[in-house]
Amino acid sequence: MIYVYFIGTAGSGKSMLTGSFNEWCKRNGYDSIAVNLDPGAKKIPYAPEIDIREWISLDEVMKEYELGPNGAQILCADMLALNIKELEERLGEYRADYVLFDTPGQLELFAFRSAGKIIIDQLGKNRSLLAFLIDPSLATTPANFASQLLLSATAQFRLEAPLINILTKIDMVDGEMLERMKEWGSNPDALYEELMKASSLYSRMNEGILTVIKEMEAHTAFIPLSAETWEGMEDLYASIQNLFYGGEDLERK
Ligand SMILES: Nc1nc2c(ncn2[C@@H]2O[C@H](COP(=O)(O)OP(=O)(O)O)[C@@H](O)[C@H]2O)c(=O)[nH]1
Ligand SMILES: [Mg+2]
Repeated sequence: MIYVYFIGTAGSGKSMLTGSFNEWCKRNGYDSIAVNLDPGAKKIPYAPEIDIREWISLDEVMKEYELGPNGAQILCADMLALNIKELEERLGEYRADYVLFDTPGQLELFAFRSAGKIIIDQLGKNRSLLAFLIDPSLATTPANFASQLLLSATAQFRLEAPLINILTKIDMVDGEMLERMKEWGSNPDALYEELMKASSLYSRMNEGILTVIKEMEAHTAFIPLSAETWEGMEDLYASIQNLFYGGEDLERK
């Protein structure tokens, strides 16, 4: 089993990509399942095989602990790890080759509180991959783009698992902008140059940022894709294969 955790800021497209990549895998004959780890999800744009809401309900937590929606979201996220046994049992029933995890809306609920790390460690870090989703609307300038990469690096630093960066919703980005984003994502030196042009005031900071970005090797696995048109889905699959099997297809093993 390979575990892929889709993480990213609220609205970056985690739920939609979990659903569409699951569908893409099935259509291509790969054995995958989708797991919803967002107890606070009201509506999910796909039918997950396993759903944390079987065990944790935001509405019940709000009632029981007399909390508003924000407080209840945090408590629910902290409660995620309490159901690991049940989760493992259900995963064992499927024994799927690819388990795709949709994580809670707000990045910090999964990446920076304790439960996310506990789940990843417990299920097996050596079989896990973090897929960090970059919302193009938050990455339109070199500084914004670099900030997303830093957020991604922070999540990887915190969760200590291999990571790939995914630029989502490329069907919504105009051609010229998309080309620039692809360049920033795959060539850190080009990003650095543009950062320096835009704000040489912070040149030492820019250098530090570039070092972090290069160190995390963000550019080696940067995948632009659309969950709407499915452009880039093969690249995502290839990049997962590459990470775990050095490019050799699991099906042929
Ligand atoms: N056009 C387009 N819209 C997308 C894509 N991915 C997500 N969205 C939309 O972006 C919004 C947020 O997506 P969602 O998956 O709920 O984000 P999450 O909060 O990270 O789970 C929804 O309205 C989606 O329909 C995409 O690839 N293309
Ligand atoms: Mg979601």
